[in-house]
Amino acid sequence: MKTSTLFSVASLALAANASPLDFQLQANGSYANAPQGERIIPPLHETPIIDGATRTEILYGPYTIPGEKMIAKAGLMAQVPCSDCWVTAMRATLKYTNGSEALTSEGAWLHHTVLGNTPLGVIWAAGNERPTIRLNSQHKYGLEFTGKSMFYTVDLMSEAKAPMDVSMAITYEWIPKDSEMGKKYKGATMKWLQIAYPMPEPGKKVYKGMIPMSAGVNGKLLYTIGHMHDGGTNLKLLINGKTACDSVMYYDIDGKIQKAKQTGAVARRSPEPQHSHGGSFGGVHIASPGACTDYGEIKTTDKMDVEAYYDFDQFKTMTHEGKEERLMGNCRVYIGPE
Ligand SMILES: [Cu+2]
Repeated sequence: MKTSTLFSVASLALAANASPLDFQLQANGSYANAPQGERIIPPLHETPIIDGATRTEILYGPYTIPGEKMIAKAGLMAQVPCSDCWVTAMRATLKYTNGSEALTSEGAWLHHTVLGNTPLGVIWAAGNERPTIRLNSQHKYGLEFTGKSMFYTVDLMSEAKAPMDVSMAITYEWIPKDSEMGKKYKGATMKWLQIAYPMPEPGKKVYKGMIPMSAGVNGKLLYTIGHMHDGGTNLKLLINGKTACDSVMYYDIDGKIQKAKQTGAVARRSPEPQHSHGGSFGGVHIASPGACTDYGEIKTTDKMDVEAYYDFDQFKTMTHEGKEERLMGNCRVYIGPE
């Protein structure tokens, strides 16, 4: 497989002077100036629309989060952005009822969300990194939406003392299937790999994946980020035992840029101006995972696995009401079938 060669050449060429904070989506849709695994993809509203798509924001909620608590909610017949369309990009965040964004610095946490639709099943998940996913930066792929309702679960948390009312706001970019452009598109698939939600163990740095998974299709590797909890430094997607994507976690540390060692963590300022001083949820927090985009190809029988790297000397685990949080090491691999 050529992936790893292409991957390292590209990384070397880019690593010399690239800072992920300078990284911007280029007008042609390429992520030109950050190494794989270190790309912080800006929110959709800061980037150009690709291929004449439509952007639609849908609010799910509102929900009242009691002060310093977590709530879990679900929507079973939730609104979709479009019917018979390709969703090519998405971003989730939180908004107050007045429409402004509810920031982590204000205590608002989008701890987890998982989205699914018919016919695809689970299509996406996100945490407080509030990531942007784009599947058509280089190739014409999107997630198929039929117009049937979708479902979601959401965990919301507040670090503020007073209750707050927030909605989960998801911005979708979509293209009708029967449009001239839509006819050029194909449906992407997603594989979800994870570690087993373990308790943190002092000194233990590598947490292995649960079950290796076959790709099931021949296709392009379109997009992957790691989802980790505080303490995480990086998450590796392995294909046939070799690192195909090393998604690095970025921490928000009062604007200080600091490169960590060994496990490859890069602790840098959040792209969003939110300053965590360590509140009721513990120490500093992950602000963004680095993405791999258009990073090679995969074959049907290739085996994927994950390894999650944690370093509690560098970053503390998160606490909920005084209890240490379990660890996550999720990665969703979006594949564009041939
Ligand atoms: Cu999580």
